[in-house]
Amino acid sequence: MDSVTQQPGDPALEPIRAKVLAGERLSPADGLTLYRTRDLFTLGELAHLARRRRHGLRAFYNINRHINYTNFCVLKCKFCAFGRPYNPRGDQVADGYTLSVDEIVAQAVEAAQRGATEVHIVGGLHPTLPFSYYTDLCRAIKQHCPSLHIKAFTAIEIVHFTRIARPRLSIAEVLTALKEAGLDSLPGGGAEIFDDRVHDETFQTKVGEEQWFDVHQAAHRLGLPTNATMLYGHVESVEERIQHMIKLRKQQDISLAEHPAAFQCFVPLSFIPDGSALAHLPGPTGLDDLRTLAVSRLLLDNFPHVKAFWIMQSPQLAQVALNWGVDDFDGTVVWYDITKREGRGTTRQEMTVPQIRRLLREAGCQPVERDTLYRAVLCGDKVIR
Ligand code: V47
Repeated sequence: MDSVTQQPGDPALEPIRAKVLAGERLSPADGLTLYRTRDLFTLGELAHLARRRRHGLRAFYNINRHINYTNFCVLKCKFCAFGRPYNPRGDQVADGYTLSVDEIVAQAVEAAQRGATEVHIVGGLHPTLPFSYYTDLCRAIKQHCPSLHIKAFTAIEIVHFTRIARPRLSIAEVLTALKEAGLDSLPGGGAEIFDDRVHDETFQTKVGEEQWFDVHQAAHRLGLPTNATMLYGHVESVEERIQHMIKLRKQQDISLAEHPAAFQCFVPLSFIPDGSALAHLPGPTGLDDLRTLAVSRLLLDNFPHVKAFWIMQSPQLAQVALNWGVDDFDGTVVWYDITKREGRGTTRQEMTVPQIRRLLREAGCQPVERDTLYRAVLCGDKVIR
């Protein structure tokens, strides 16, 4: 007999299996055991069980377009290869850009004409754009494409807007103004790792966890659903990842109990070192990606959805992850400037609907086009394969 067939299951997973079967909440120590086990099959089995309990074998995707309105940024996060410094005298780096409101609207209109239900808009922290730019762009998109869902601005951008608005505004006031202008929900970016050590080492100039949670809590109070991310595979430890998830789980308990909106989706983002100040790091392996997605499905029992963002995990890994706890694939994306694993280093990074549906079906799942609120989009006479 070869050693592979002799490999026993990990007995340390048995109490965790019992908890998962009973629908009991897992502890941080359970999370560590799941991360450390060599028994990847049982980890996958348990995560798939938790995923099937919520969603059966449905796998969600959407037709969307990501729009990155500027790459100028006042921050210097070490993991980021996207931001460009801004020189107020005008002699900018050659590849710095800022889209006008008209250019953003043109992209949104094109997306809507191609069947998109969502625009996902984020950018760097631009030092001179006024707050009115952001409200204007929401209003203009809604005017031209009233049915397009605007998912925009990370918590970091929202805190930036509180500082640039004149007169200065609170987080709740900024969110209210954006909501009135057409904002429908917030993406999960900017969370990175909720830990002071990791914050000081990699994104010290950025606001930390307290304000990230302030923004999301304020959004939930106002009835705006949000997502939450975790940027993993750089300088953080597995324990720090688990703490990150536990902090989100606590906030989600509060939001579900007390607020009209809550987190919809957890989005673990696989660190892509290329071009960043941490380019010497190797980045996560495929198994680390798979483990992280599976553990998050099991620990975050109060998050409806776990997303593998194919742009960062790769379409191949995201496909495999559909049997390791993941139920959401994100969407067609089209353009993406923040990281460039796909698209051979260009910003054009698109998957077509037939490509996505083929990957989901091949993973044994039933592809479901969703809108941003995870309602199934009725395909009508759209041609899909
Ligand atoms: O906040 C930056 C991350 C985030 C790198 O809510 C990097 O549905 C990997 O938040 N390698 C922005 N990641 C993207 C984001 C997102 C993406 C898709 C869906 C959703 C959602 C949210 O990208 C940033 C940062 O954490 N990031 N640089 C990098 N080198």
